Amino acid sequence: MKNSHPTFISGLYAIVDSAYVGLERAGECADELASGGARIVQLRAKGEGSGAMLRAALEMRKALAGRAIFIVNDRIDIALMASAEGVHLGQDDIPLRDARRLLPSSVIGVSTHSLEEAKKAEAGGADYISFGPIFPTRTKQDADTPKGLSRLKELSASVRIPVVAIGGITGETVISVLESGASSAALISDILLATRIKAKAASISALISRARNHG
Ligand code: 3NM
Repeated sequence: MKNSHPTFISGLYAIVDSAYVGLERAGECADELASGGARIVQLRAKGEGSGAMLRAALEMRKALAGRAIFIVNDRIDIALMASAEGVHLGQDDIPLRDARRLLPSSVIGVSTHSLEEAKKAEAGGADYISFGPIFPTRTKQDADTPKGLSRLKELSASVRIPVVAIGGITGETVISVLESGASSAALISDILLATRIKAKAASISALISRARNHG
């Protein structure tokens, strides 16, 4: 599925990270996230076996069908085998140009940490970029120093493709990143460590819709 409309990547972008959720629970978790209103759901499984990751991706595909956009982190092969809508690439992953050859009509997102990386991803045909970490994060060990809201604002004003803010975002701060120009907010630990994942996703989704309707 490809949709270049700029509002296509918007709302809550929830990431199922195997550091917090066992891959055998990924499908169930994706179901809760979509029921809680997540618009985009990503599978992120650093260092996991390919077979287990593929099984998790297939379960997530089933759980999300028609409800949320399914993105696989880094693994183009698994995105293809699980019929995901797209893939998300880090700066050290397969280059965008090569990924695009394999996924001509899929959504491709690229992680960026500077205006230069963002401009390069946009010029290279990325469908969206992520920018972060906005705040200190407990999830990504090798994360850059936090960028803060003013750099997010500057970057969002400088590219035309949707910007997904990431890194240390919580229910308390989600509105601030959208007010700083992000189309979407990506969250990992604040949602996955909640006792009730669906309710947590629903409360964040409600905050986002309320902000949209009043903004
Ligand atoms: N990428 P949490 S920060 C996966 O800066 C990831 O590109 C980042 O997790 C970047 O919501 C990050 O728990 C971790 O802080 C986000």
